[in-house]
Amino acid sequence: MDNAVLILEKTSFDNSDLDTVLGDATTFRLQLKNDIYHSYLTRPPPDVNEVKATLVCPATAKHLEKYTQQEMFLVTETEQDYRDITLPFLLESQFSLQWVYNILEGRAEQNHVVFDDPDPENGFVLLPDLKWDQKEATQLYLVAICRRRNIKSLRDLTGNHLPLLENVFFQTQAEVLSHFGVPASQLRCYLHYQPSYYHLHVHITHLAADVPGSGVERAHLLTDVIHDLRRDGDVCRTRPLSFPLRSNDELLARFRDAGRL
Ligand code: G7M
Repeated sequence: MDNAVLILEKTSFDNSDLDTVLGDATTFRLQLKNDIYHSYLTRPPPDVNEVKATLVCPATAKHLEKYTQQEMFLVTETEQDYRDITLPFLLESQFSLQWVYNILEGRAEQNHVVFDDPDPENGFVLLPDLKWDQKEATQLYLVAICRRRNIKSLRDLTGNHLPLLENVFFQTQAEVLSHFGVPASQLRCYLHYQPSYYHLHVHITHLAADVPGSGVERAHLLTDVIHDLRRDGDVCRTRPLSFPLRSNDELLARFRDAGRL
């Protein structure tokens, strides 16, 4: 029998549904009343009370590990740690990039693509992230997947990649404004380090959305990366980078074995 990961999330309310959410079909059960403060458990009708379900099936052992709740540890990786520990590890063990290639080659999610720049060097595909239910612009979550296949992560970026990064940054801002009406000043555009998938991609979320993985221990604002690379084209390759790892992550074990934790 196959293993599977199932993620259940309550979706956000659509303001236009509020009349139904608070309508006659909704039951209210009083939980607490104290002076002017009341708390209820409510049961709105199912069509305004959906649960988003994300299924990974068949799930690999690495997927089960990724989605199991565990204690986290912060690791600081030097240039040498990357060369000696992280790079060899990720070359032998990383998630398949098949879903990325399916998007880039037009085999999956094509009806959701927001923008496609076909340039093989600096082009990218912009589309909704798997995590976004695509209902509310204030919860906007897009991912820009670069067409170039030889950039694994933020660690590989150099000054030579500035045209690519600037293209993603500025075109994404323009496309998000025209498709969703969200201005650049309300966007959080960032890269993960470590990412889950070692093919360069940029996360684009609404500033109002409280999304997992946008904390300082993992997210690097694209604008900051661009400014840093303009000053020093080797900064991403040479500077220490910190990131959190789960207690049963094999990479954490490798840092421990190397006496780096
Ligand atoms: O952590 P990392 O930077 O690698 O983030 C990868 C992002 O890709 C996450 O935000 C995922 O939700 C998103 N993602 C993962 N998969 C497997 C898919 C997919 O099949 N389609 C889309 N649109 N996004 C995905």
